[in-house]
Amino acid sequence: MAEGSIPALIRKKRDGERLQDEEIESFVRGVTAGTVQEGQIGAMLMAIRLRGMDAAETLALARAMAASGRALAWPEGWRGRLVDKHSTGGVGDKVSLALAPALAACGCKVPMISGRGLGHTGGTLDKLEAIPGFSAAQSPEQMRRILEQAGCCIVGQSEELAPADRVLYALRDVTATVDSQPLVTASILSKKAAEKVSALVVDVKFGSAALFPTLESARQLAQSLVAVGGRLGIRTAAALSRMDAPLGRCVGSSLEVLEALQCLEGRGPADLRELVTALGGLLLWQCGAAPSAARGAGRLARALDDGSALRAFEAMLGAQGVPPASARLLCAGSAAQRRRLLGQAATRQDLPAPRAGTVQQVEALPLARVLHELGAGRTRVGDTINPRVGAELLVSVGQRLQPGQPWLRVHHDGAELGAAQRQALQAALALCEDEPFEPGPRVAELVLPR
Ligand code: IUR
Repeated sequence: MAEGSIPALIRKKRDGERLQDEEIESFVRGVTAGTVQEGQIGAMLMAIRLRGMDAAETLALARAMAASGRALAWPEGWRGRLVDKHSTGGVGDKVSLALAPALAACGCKVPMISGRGLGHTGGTLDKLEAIPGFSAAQSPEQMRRILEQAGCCIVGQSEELAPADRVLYALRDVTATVDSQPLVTASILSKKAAEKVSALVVDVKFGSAALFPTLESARQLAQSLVAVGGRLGIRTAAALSRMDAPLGRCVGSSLEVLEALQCLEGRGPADLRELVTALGGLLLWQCGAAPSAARGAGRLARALDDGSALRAFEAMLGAQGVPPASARLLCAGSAAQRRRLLGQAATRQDLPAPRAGTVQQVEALPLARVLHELGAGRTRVGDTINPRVGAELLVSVGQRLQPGQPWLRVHHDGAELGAAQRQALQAALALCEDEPFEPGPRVAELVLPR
């Protein structure tokens, strides 16, 4: 398509018309080839953000983005068993670290490709890179070898996989167009389509620390992902999960690895295990390995409890560059040995409860913002993350606190937390006068294909 016609396409979407498949394809080709100017891409993204896209347009966008690069290819014998999980992003979300090996232990092949976002705290790869020797950079040939050995891998996105998404995602980030349902749908699914998986589960977060704050907006995104995923030939299901408080008790790369290890030993926080088994159960059911999502969740739980998931994790680490002795120590060692291997921050500072009360909520977003300032996240692509920075929740929602009781332990490499940081952290703790109570479930709803 001639360059002059790009303004016509932008105008069409700006005025609320729908785009034809060929128009979407030509736009994405231009984005990939670098012939569409950044300003034009930004304008188109904003037009899509404001005017939306119907399911057919979103499907065409996802297909065109998937076709912008290379697709992966897998042995015929793995057909139907190739699965993946994606999350829209949450604070303390270490689900993938436990879920990928647990699924491998259930006979699946899990070629998990993870982005490296600009979140307040790191993504899945950043967490794994807290482990000395771990390598996220793996070619398609290496991925296949790792899947043969361990059943799962967690790697970075290569330049060749859906390159159009790389361009669009970076520009969405700087044009306030991240939270567009069709753009999120096409971004996630283009990569999964190029990955050639049979089944996909998406953890769509909602709440105060999620991209989509309301249950209704998260449900709409989930329905879009499930419908468009199905049209792409990927059996897709979604779980709507709460993201107000951090998931589990730990935030920050090294601490999250330790917590994921507990989950892989059949221990650890209940909400983390709930999410891992619910998402894995959906996948086992979707790929025909379990008769229902509930039975699938039971199978996942057994893999966590019987040590097979932990063995798959150790095999994955070994296959991705971690020296075997370190992988062994991490998976079979004591808490102290694990901490020594991962390293610890110079300072651990406890915050006291300002008064008596019952924990009503621990707001994840202010906590994540302070940890970001302390070095746990990145502001620009290429920034380095300090894996030792993090925080441990010492209390749970619903628990009664005494005045002065430590409720949060901050791990950092600086001297002292600043007054503003302390204040922001203390404000994250919401106390009420209720009787102690059990926290509610994380998963609010499942969204299944028709
Ligand atoms: N993850 C993606 O891969 N794409 C997106 O747009 C979002 C999360 I939001």
